[in-house]
This record gives sequence, structure tokens and C-alpha cells, in this order.
Amino acid sequence: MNEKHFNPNLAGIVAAAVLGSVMASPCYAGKTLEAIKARGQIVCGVSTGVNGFSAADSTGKWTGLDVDVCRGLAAATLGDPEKVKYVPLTSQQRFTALQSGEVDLLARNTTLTQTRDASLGFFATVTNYYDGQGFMVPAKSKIKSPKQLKGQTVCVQSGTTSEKNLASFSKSNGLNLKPIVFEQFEAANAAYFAGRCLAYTTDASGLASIRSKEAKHPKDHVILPDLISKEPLGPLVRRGDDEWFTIVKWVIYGTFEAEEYGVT
Ligand SMILES: N[C@@H](CCC(=O)N[C@@H](CS)C(=O)NCC(=O)O)C(=O)O
Repeated sequence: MNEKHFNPNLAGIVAAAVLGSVMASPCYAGKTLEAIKARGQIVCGVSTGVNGFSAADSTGKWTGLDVDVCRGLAAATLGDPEKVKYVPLTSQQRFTALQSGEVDLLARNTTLTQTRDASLGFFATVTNYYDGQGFMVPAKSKIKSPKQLKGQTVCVQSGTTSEKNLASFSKSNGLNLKPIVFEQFEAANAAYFAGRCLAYTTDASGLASIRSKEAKHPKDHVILPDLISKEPLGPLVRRGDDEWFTIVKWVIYGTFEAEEYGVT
């Protein structure tokens, strides 16, 4: 972009303009925003506890990258970042919760895929974290690459891209991997740390969260450097409400802009 014409506050100005025009005229506000204004709260679908994305501390305070999107939306639409109800959802529960209207958006370390965008009735908004699927193994296993896992058990959560990628990685490399599949996050974590599977697979960011949060001695576990997929993570909204989609999109851009200004 020609620097002379670059306005560093462009996203902020456009966001304010979009929100201003959407909110100033109720007939264009869209049904999601109207419902949010009527209840005085945004209902945000988050994880049950992935550090860095969405996790509650012992006082019930939620923090993380996805939580910041929810807070930004509450600030933009209701003038108060605290006006958010967080609904913890497992990998399996998350899409039904968004489809049914239980949540206004899903901000939950979710990969934006063609299927989720095109056939589940959602709009992928904006990628706000570029990730890839990795593997964690006990350091003492001396495994250095997922290709050394031939015939081994791998813990994975159901309803994830991780489960599907694992199957195709195993097949295309003739590895005969044995997935041990869990619906609950806690159960998957407990199984891995109890040694029920040799490896754990999910987004590399998720593995870092699990290791830091759940391992007795994080150094005893290694996240292998090889990634087997691309996982562009970002929030999703339901189709059919263009105004809400626009608001969510521009609030996410606003968080990028804020970071460039050093607002953390
Ligand atoms: N990005 C992948 C994986 C996302 C995912 O659900 N990861 C698990 C493992 S880190 C998770 O977030 N579990 C937390 C939970 O179920 O609350 C996807 O969208 O399918």
C-alpha cells in the first residue's frame, strides 16, 4: 500500500463507521444485535478451558484471545466489555450450540474449514490465529517425528479436525495409528497423562496449553516440531445475519489494530 495514503487508524474508523451505521438505525441492526441489546449481554461460545484462547480462573474470570473477541464485541455493542455470558462447549457440542441459537457466536479455537463455512450454516469470520496440528509425546519415548508412531495409540478429541487429519495422516503414511477418541477434554487429558495413549494430537497451541496446565512436570513432555495440517482458527457466526457478521468481522480487525498500537 502506498504509505502516503495509509491511514493507521483505518480499521478503527471503518469499525466505528460500520457499528455506528448499524446501531444508529434499528431497522438495519439485524436480529442478533437486537437480541443482544434486549438481553444486555452477548452470549459467547467458548472452550471448556484452553489456556491462551478461553479459560476461566478460580474466580470465574475468563481470559484469552477468543475471550478478547467476546469482550471487544460487548464493548462495541453494549459499551461494556464485561457484558458477556460465556458458554463452555466441547468440540462436539460447539456447532449445534451455534446452529440452535444458544450462542451468538463461536469464539473457540475453531478451525475455519470449507465444510464448516459452506455446509453447516455458518460464516467463517476472520482467522485470528494460524496454527497446525501437532503431536505431544513423553520425552522419555525418544520419539522425534510423528512418522515414528507406527502402530501406536494416539489420544484425540471427537468432533475435531484433529480426529480427521489423524486418520488421513495415518492412512497416507501407512502408520496404522490407533486413535483413542474422547468427547470430553478432561478425559482426553487424563488419559494421555495416565499413559493410556503414547501420543496426544491437536492444534499445536492446544498442546502447549495442555502441557502447561495439566502436566505434573511440563518438561517431561515434548511437542514434536512436525505439523501435519494447517489450522486457521477464528470465530464463526450463523448465516442469515449480515449485520452481525460485519460487526464481528470488524471487531476482530479492531483487535489486530489494537495489538499494533500496543494495546494488549
Ligand atoms: N481446531 C480444531 C481443534 C479444536 C478443539 O476442539 N481442540 C480441543 C483440544 S485443544 C479443545 O479445544 N478442547 C477443549 C474443549 O473441548 O473444551 C477444530 O476446530 O476442530
